[in-house]
Amino acid sequence: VGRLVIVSNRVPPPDTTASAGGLAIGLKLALAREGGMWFGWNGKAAPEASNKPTVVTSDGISYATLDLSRREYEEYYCGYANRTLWPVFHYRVDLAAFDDGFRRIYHQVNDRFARHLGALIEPDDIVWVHDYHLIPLGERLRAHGHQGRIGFFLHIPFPVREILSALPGHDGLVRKLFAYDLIGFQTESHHRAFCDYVIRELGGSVSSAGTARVGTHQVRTGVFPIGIDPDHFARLAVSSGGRKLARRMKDSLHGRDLVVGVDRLDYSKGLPQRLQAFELLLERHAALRGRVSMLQIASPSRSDVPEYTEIRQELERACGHINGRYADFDWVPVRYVNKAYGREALAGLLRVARIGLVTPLYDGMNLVAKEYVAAQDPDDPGVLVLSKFAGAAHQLDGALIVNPHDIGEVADAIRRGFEMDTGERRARWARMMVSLRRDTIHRWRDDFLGALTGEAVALPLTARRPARLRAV
Ligand code: GDG
Repeated sequence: VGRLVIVSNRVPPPDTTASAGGLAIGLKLALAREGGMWFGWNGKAAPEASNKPTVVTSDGISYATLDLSRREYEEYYCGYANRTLWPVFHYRVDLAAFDDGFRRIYHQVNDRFARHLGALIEPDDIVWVHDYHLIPLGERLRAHGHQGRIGFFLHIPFPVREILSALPGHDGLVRKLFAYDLIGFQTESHHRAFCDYVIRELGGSVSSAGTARVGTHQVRTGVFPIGIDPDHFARLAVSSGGRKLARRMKDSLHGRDLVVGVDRLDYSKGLPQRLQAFELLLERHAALRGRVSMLQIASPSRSDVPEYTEIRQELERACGHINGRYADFDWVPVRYVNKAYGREALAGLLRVARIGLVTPLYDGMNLVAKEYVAAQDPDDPGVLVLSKFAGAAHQLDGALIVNPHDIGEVADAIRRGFEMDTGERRARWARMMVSLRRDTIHRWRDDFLGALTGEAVALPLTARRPARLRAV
């Protein structure tokens, strides 16, 4: 077996540590063990696209990156990936831009990436492609002659066919997935939506072992929920950096309880509804006024996409409104922070909070929910309030599961979290830790790559662990 080659839209520089998100760290871990290559965009938009990847080797990993041209940045990255596919896959057809030019450039960039990648890899390399930016990449790589194993993992939801079929050219896009050997989804419901699409829209079939067939094409499919390294994250929370931030946070609270939210600033994360729920909590329970604070960290994201500028403005207004209504000279209900923190700091802050509020309207998995649980003090853990529309809700059954659109229900869950006794909090936390320690980021990698490189067809999805596809 050759090298592992990971392909993702963005490749972080080799020295990134402190500020990288869970996924970037996970992919790096995936390469760390045996080395390999990470291929993708370097995050820069240049006047002209680069016609040769830059390759830098560090700690046994080769980072092969390309510039995007300004036009590709605007039409492939900001355009088709983030103004068309992202909203549609998150059930926001109302926000989607359908533009033939965006679509053309998206396919061109995938072809260009495949051409450069094809020149760098060997036939026995194992190629693992990530996410919606690169759906056609496998098919393009085949067109450029690569015959080795190629797998694809979708980090975001696969929407039900009634939604996906609103996307012009949807069938052509989904058919390209059949060039892969294996497609992985975060949850069974995303997997089911894919199977349903194959059967009803493409007239294909799906075997009980998860092999989808359309005409002469076939692809294996399975469910691989992404995880974190919970023990490592717990150590970050009590590292010197974590403790320092936790101390500053506690000092600033003067004994008040903290509710925390940490999200990329994205309309899929349900931030306006979350703020409304917190406002309703204060409206209904006067005793909580002056007693609780909410910290919302919203790290800037995709700021060249107009819908993201709008959500940012909407949140600023909403926070101003709540603070204007309830703040006192010595207490502000909502602390809204529009910047990114290092991982230790983030872990320390999560540990201080009595309630972790993770209420996306749709989310493939949501790693913050898992990180919040991992960061807690086992003797005195906080309570996770989690949207039923996050993939993580399929695994974290010790959370208070809510409908993020029902702000009354979210407000009640926050209050219930405050009132929950230590015994129940510990029991719920312990249950969630069992699942986090079982389905780690390492297991995610091993299961996916095991299934991709395994010779035989996978076990039926109804096997002992239904949410998992295994190579036999
Ligand atoms: C996509 C899918 C799926 C956030 N703010 C800061 C910061 N973060 C880190 C978090 C977490 C990561 O970024 C965000 O991961 P999520 O899973 O919550 O969300 P997406 O970015 O939307 O990720 C999602 C994921 O892919 C993986 O498959 O779970 O459903 O949408 O690790 O901690 N990290 C630092 N400072 C911040 O301010 N250091």
